Amino acid sequence: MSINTAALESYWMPFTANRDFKKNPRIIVGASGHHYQTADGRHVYDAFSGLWTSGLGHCHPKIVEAVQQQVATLDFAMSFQAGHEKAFQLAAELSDMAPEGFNHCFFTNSGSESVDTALKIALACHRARGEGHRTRLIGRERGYHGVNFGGMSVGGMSPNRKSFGASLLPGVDHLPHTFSLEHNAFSKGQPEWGAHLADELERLAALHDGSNIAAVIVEPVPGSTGVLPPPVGYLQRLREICDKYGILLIFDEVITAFGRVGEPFAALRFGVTPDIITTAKGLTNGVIPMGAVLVRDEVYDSFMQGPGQMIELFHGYTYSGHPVAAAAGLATLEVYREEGTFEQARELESHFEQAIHSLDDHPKVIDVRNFGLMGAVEIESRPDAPGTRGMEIHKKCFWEEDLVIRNGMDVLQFSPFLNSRPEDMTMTFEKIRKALDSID
Ligand code: PXG
Ligand code: PLP
Repeated sequence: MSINTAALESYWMPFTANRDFKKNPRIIVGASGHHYQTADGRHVYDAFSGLWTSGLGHCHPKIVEAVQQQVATLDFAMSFQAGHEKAFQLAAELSDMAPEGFNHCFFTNSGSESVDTALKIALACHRARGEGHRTRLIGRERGYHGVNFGGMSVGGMSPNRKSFGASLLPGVDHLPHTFSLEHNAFSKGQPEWGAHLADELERLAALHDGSNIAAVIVEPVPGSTGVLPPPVGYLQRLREICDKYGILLIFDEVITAFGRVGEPFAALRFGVTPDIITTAKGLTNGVIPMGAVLVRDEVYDSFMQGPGQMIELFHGYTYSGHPVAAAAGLATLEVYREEGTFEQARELESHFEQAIHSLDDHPKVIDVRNFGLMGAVEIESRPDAPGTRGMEIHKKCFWEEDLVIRNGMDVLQFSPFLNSRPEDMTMTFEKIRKALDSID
């Protein structure tokens, strides 16, 4: 099957330079394991595991089978005032994996929906507790929390906000990001400098009075902005300040959950327990869209008051807990357990760190950052054309090196499979070096 010009035009692609893409489209027709198959018949190595989604590799037979069986058995079930077994089972399994005290789970269809759900739960939770004055939300510069109005408002990536300025949620503040070339360039893992930046939350609490702040939302390791590992002690400090003022702490773990940092959740890796955790992506290995919001018992219990026949939270999606997605989720969690995926990911970290930092000496590279199996290589921008080097490398890798990577402007991003072969990690960065050498 080939895509004709009209069809190319019809599809308005997400986060894509549509006109540039459609001149020479990069079309994927199949996937298996660690490779995509392209329309021109090549097998290209996927160094981004989908879009941070597919840590187990593509078309894992167990997940494929579970989805096939489910779709032929129960294709859809009414999700409001009715339920089906697999959604309950998946919620229970997620609670078992989560930090202590997270025994409740709300299903969504994406990371963006998980974030907006979490923000709404935070606001409604305070109201249910008689603290309806807690309305302010705090995000962070360079944060990415999806593209819906709530997530966009607490997010801190300016291109995603620029066109929507006047319509962003009111009452939102942002903590400073923790990126600093001056202090942290070429750090391996968590940088030493920057924990004090969490104290900005004290400043905001002083300004607004802490009793008016509903929630702080951060990615434990910001991903989309180009992987910014948290400075040592930073997340602990945020937790302390939130506790001091009764502010709910939300960890957006859409990328970091399910093994990306060698544990089921980054909260466990860092030993910092938030009140709400958002997930998506790795929950189903990217196979069927699904997200989940996990909440601590105290949050859930705040809602379970009043007349028992009343709906406690006026929120939900047609497809919350969709049976096919739930089946994919259950199969994915089973594979993680059976194959020891999170332990394997943890063991691969040192090889990944070594492989990505092999680029530290490259003259075009100004920073290399890594944590868990998340990595970024920041290249110096052309003074007159920021972003062009990154995009050229992306295209060169795709067409000439049989390698799929992701770039956000001039930051190359890497999300290796949780079950990568070490030699493929080495190969990835050898190819990146070659691509870097070949551009001006
Ligand atoms: N929160 C975080 C922390 C994310 O990383 C979302 C929310 C939104 O999820 P959905 O499923 O609505 O896209 C994300 C998504 C990239 C990249 O290249 C990152 C994401 C999505 C696509 C590309 O880094 N993150
Ligand atoms: N718009 C309309 C007109 C609807 O009827 C619905 C759901 O019933 C939605 C939006 C929300 O869709 P979803 O539940 O899939 O998010």
